[in-house]
Amino acid sequence: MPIDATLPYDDANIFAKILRGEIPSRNVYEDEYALAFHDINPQAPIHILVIPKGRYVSWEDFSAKASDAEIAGFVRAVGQVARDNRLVEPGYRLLANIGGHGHQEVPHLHVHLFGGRQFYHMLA
Ligand code: IU
Repeated sequence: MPIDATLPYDDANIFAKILRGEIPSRNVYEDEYALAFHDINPQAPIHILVIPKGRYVSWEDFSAKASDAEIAGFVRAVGQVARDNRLVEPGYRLLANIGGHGHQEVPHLHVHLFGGRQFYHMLA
């Protein structure tokens, strides 16, 4: 079920547990600001989630409350993950689902990186 992205951050969410090491994840990148891991239910040959380490539910939350260093660190991490996974030359899709209409299910901000196949111009 999609979440209400205006709710306060919930430390019991699954990505918070992954960040605390309480639940295993197949990590592909980690630094001070971000963690990236394979999506448990991949929708493409390459499907990686990149999350900021801070406690942010939505893009608004992140852009309003995160420090410049956190924002820069997260954005740079996404680029590094794309490069590390050879997504840049063939191309890839970068997506963030936010709130109810965006069908966000996990209330910790994340971006999806999809690659390894052709995508079509618009999403359903
Ligand atoms: P969404 O953007 O919040 O709608 O997507 C959440 C994603 O998190 C979705 O692609 C799930 O397959 C993925 N995911 C995961 O990788 N590991 C988990 O334990 C859970 C969800 I729950």
